[in-house]
Amino acid sequence: MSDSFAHWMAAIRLRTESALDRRLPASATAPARLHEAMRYSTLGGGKRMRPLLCHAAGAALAADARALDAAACALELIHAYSLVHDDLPCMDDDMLRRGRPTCHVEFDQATALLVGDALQALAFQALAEAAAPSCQRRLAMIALLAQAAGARGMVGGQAIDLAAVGATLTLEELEFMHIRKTGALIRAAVLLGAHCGEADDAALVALGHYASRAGLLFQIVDDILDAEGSTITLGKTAGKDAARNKPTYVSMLGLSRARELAATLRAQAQEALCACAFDTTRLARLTDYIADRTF
Ligand code: GRG
Repeated sequence: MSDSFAHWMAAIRLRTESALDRRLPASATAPARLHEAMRYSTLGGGKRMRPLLCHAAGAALAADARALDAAACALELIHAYSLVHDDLPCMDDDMLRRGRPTCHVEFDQATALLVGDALQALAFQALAEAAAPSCQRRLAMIALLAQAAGARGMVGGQAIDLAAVGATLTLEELEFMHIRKTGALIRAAVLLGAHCGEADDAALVALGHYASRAGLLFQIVDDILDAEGSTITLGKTAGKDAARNKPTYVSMLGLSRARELAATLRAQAQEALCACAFDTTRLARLTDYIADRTF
């Protein structure tokens, strides 16, 4: 990784962290336990992949950095909420997230449920207050995030995922699930950045195609890491999918074919960027980062 790209990634992570810090309610204000748990679940960890994608797409289109900060916060707040709820005993029942006890372990289940609810509401507030180019764009961004997070996106994918435990899925069904569960928010990250930069229809189509490939790539790498990685490196329980008898790319294809599919998706994502009439270097570098990541 070149020094300047690593420096850019570090800078985006830092500004996202401080933007989130400013948006989240202070731990000292009532209800203090809820606020503390919201901050615990959102700050101080995570790759900030969705903010990075959002800033990369937006900066390529000369978007206002403050608008990108708001969109990045909205994405990360939805992501944090999904992780808190996913870790609950009624869902994936996990005790470790980002190398620390999960929210319901550190606090309690009722608090974790409320944390997710409150983070989701705060995400939409961030977008509604964004310094987006126009009211029309802001509404389009709110609708886009709602669709990506809801029943036709992440929540729908999670519902399919829960029903798939112990079941047999076809590869098409697995892809249908992941396009929603993981892919929808990754796609929204790229497109929210593009909207901040007032992207035209052609740019939105090209970036949407790129993001759908990058989203599936992200998931298949996640499956490979779950099968191969260690709990210490990942900061979450490794081997969880196999233990729960969940269909994954690795369980369905085996490691070697899963790696081949990841290579194909990586190439398709990079190829999709060629259709963009603006500088996509950072998105290309992020695609490599997604493919080569080790946690
Ligand atoms: C509960 C509505 C609801 C949805 C949950 C995101 C999700 C849907 C479940 C998480 C389970 C999981 C491991 C999904 C695979 C891909 C994924 C989203 C991994 C976690 O995202 P990262 O790697 O996490 O970006 P960090 O910690 O880096 O932010």
